[in-house]
Parts: sequence; structure tokens; C-alpha cells
Amino acid sequence: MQLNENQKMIRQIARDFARKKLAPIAAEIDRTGEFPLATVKEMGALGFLGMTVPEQYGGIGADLTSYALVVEEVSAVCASHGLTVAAHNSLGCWPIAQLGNEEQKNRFLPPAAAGESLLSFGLTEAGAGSDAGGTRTTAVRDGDHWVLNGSKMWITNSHYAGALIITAKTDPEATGSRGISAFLMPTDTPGFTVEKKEDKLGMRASDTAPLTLENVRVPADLLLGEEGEGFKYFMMTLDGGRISIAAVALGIAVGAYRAALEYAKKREQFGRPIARFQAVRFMLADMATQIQASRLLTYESCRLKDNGQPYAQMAAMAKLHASETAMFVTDKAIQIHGGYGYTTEYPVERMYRDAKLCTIGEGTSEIQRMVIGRYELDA
Ligand code: COS
Repeated sequence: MQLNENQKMIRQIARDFARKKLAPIAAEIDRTGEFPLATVKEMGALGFLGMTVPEQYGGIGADLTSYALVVEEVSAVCASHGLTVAAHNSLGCWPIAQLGNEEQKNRFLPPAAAGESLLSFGLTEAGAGSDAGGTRTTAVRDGDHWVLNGSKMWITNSHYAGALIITAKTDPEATGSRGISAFLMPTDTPGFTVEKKEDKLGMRASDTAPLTLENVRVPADLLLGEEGEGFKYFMMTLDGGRISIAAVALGIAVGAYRAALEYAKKREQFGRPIARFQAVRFMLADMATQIQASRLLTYESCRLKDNGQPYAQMAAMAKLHASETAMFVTDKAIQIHGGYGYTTEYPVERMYRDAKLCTIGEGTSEIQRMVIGRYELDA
């Protein structure tokens, strides 16, 4: 893959930061589940939290490839940090930058890009996961406000968000995916509560929580885009989000591969490094091949999106392939480590647990196949 000088420089900055600042804390924050606010702020100072935000709103205004390189490098060392960056940029900043009016962009993007506070995306509900159109949260117009009631689940970054994009049904008569709208909601709005952080298998230091909305009054001028167009907006947002999760998954696979390769070269059995055995070498060959395929799909999605070409199917392919690859590679990385890999002494068991999220979040592998299949049949 050809990178320009700027992209190489950004990748190096992210790689150095991850090795210096994230490697020493990754195992500990996985154990405690503590959100790493200090290093997230440092990522803000480096510009990682405003990667896709245009410069006029305080961001870096980088191309998507540069952004994905940052997510990949960060995730290779600590996927909880990678997911925090990914959700903030692609689910928080991107829809505001694309769909917001000038006032909304000027208000919400600069603090988000500077890392003063995160942005979050409140879409999923207990009964509306894969069936995202099943949104039950309601928004009823009351003068110059909308009054929101309902609840959301699995919302990333919500305890540390300054504002959220919340989806709610604004037309109770509309069926299915119709009649849903998107709102920008500052998190200090009365009636809004972020509930207890979830205790998860992996991505343990990433912040995931349910939300409750009780008579939350949102000013009408915080409607994002057009009323009733919310479903399309979050489908578009998820198309891009899938590239981000592909980059997270790719990073996890790269991190596990690096660890397995290093271990295989050092670990001796039967009088020689295990990398000299064909059984191990074949595993490494399969891992490297799958990683390369994921990388090509992920960065091709970035290229298409940057060039304004259709990218939704490629993004779903990248997300599917990279997340399944992350599972495959982390599994093999543990196998290569043998008993040591099954302990918390080595990072590969954490990576294995982190990888699982990528096959579920922002559309399960089954949803990705559904999306890919639709494009095949419609072509
Ligand atoms: N971009 C823009 N518009 C889109 C779109 C996209 N990617 N996908 C669908 N739409 C539009 C359709 O064109 C259709 O518009 P009209 O009503 O004007 O015809 C409308 O949205 C409804 O589309 P569709 O009928 O395809 O919706 P479905 O309910 O069948 O849902 C899937 C389609 C399953 C693909 C969708 O619900 C989905 O992606 N689910 C997974 C959600 C997910 O990832 N959740 C995890 C969130 S983690 S933040």
C-alpha cells in the first residue's frame, strides 16, 4: 500500500505515542476497566480526536487513510483507546460535520476536536440492535422544543461526552425505519442520565453504558438535518463507522501478529526457536495473509470515501473481513504462545477478548453479510 509523506508521518506519530504511552498501561486498564482519561486527553492534543473534522472547526481535516492509520496503530497496542477514538470521530464528529448547520458545527466540533469532551452516538436500544429501525425512544414537539423519552444501550464514550447524537421517533404514525429524527443533545440537559458502565469481556477500558431519557427538552434548533430523515443519516454514519471498526480490528490483528512473531522467534522447544517449525510458520503465513487482505479492503474503503465514490459495500466487506481476521489471528497468536498465551502475562489473551467486539459492534458480521449481499443482488 502506497502512503504519501504526510500519511507516513501521522502513522509514525501514532505508533510512537502508542508504544510510549499506551503499552505501559494497556494491561492495567484492561484489568481495572478504568477509562484512561489522561491519555485520551493526550490524543486530543495530538489531533487524534479531530482527525476528520475540517480545519475551520478546529480539526486536522485529514484524509480518511490518515485517520484509519491512527486508529490501526493505537488499536495495535490498546484497542480500548482505539475504539474510543473511532467512535468519537466517526459516530460523533462525522455526522455533525456532514449534516450539521454552521451554528451546530461551530458549537460542537471545536471542543470535540480539541479533546475537551468526547462525542457519542445514541442509536441502539434494547429492542433496536440489528433492527435499527425499531427505535422506541420518542421525541414530541412542544413549542420550540422537542421532548425526548426512552432509553439507549451500549453507548460508547457516554460518561465522557459533552454531547450526544440521539435518535428518536418523531412521527408515531410512521412505520419501520420512517419517522425517525436525529438530535444533538448536550449531556448536561436535565432528564438525561448515563447509567452504570457495563462490565465487559473485552474493550474493558472503553466506556460503554446505557442511557435514560426522561422528559429531556431539546431546543428545536438542535435537530440534526431534516426531520424524519434520521434512519438514512445513521445508515450513512454506520457506513463510515464500519471503516473505523475495520481499522480497530486490523490494529488488533497487527498487534497480536507482532507479539506472536516475536515470541515464535525467541521461544525454543526441541532445541530450536518454534518459528523454525513448519506448523508455526504456516500459522504465521496464514495470519500475515489475512491481515494483508484486511488492510487492502480497509484502505480501499478509505480511498473510495475520500474520492467521493460509493464505499458502503467495501466498508461492510472491510469490517467483516477485518473483524473475522482479528478473531482468527488472536486465536492463532494464543496458540503460538501455548500456555503462556492463555495467561494475562502476555497481551494476546486481552487482544483475543477485545477482537470479539469487532464482530458485533456497528453491525454484526451477519448484518455486514446482509449489506454486502444486497449490493450484489442490486448490482
Ligand atoms: N445510506 C443511506 N440510506 C440508506 C442506507 C445507507 N447505507 N441504507 C438504507 N438506506 C435507506 C433506504 O434507501 C431506505 O430509504 P427509503 O425508505 O427512502 O426507500 C431506508 O433507508 C430504509 O432502508 P431499508 O429498507 O434497507 O432498511 P432495513 O430496515 O431493511 O435495514 C439494515 C437495513 C439491516 C442494513 C439496517 O437496519 C442495519 O444496518 N442494521 C444494523 C444496525 C447496526 O449496525 N447497529 C449497530 C449500531 S452500533 S452504533
